[in-house]
Amino acid sequence: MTGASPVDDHRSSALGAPVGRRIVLGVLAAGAAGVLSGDAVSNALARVLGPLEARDPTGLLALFPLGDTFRFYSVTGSVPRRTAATYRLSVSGLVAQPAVYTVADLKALPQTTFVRDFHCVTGWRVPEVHWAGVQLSEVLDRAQPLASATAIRFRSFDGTYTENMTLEQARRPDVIVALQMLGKPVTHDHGGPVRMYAGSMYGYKSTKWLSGIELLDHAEPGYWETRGYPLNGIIQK
Ligand SMILES: Nc1nc2c(c(=O)[nH]1)N[C@H]1C(S)=C(S)[C@@H](COP(=O)(O)O)O[C@H]1N2
Ligand SMILES: [Mo]
Repeated sequence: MTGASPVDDHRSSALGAPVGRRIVLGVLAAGAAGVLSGDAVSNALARVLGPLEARDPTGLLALFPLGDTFRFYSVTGSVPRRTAATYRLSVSGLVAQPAVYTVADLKALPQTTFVRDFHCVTGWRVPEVHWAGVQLSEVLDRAQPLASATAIRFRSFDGTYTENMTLEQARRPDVIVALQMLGKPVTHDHGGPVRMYAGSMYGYKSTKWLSGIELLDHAEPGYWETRGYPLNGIIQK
């Protein structure tokens, strides 16, 4: 890859060194020009956009060692706690049957479990994570999307994070409303009591502290997409 000077000092990135605007624009321009493809894209994104994620107001990122381990990400300084008793998930927008689910409601739906690697676009990865929850397609079938619905916006009860998927991507069998992660109920720090998990997509598609699923007739770029991440988060292998 050429055309952009990579930021490769991950240590200073993790400590919050700012990313040069010039470099971000350079890589985005290179991507837009089709110079990059496949792994080159994710490597470039990892180098340039990684430091953006590292602007984590909690500062927790710098405390975690590199390796096969999760980092806890939040774009907000603190997130209200919701318990299984107080949690609600709304399904709204272009659907015939809007609904509000409790944790008990979600547990009463058919459960899916699988083991998948977790990939953050910045380069870290956790192998063989155990997941359990309800396939999003199951929830969508109940909501009965209108013919005009083409996309989904996910909302978080952190009040800030949003994400998107096409309706078609959302129906992939490995896209779940996750109740369990790492073999136990999703912890608060990992986005519990309920988060998204999209097995074939980069981590930023897996909205933590999930509060809303809205059906739209157009793609609405999410939090990271308005800051340079690709709208389509599917991992190209
Ligand atoms: N609400 C919310 N969801 C989020 C994020 C976030 O900052 N806030 N970060 C995303 C990114 S970039 C990744 S890699 C994963 C990280 O999940 P973890 O914090 O459980 O490791 O959550 C995704 N979902
Ligand atoms: Mo990420």
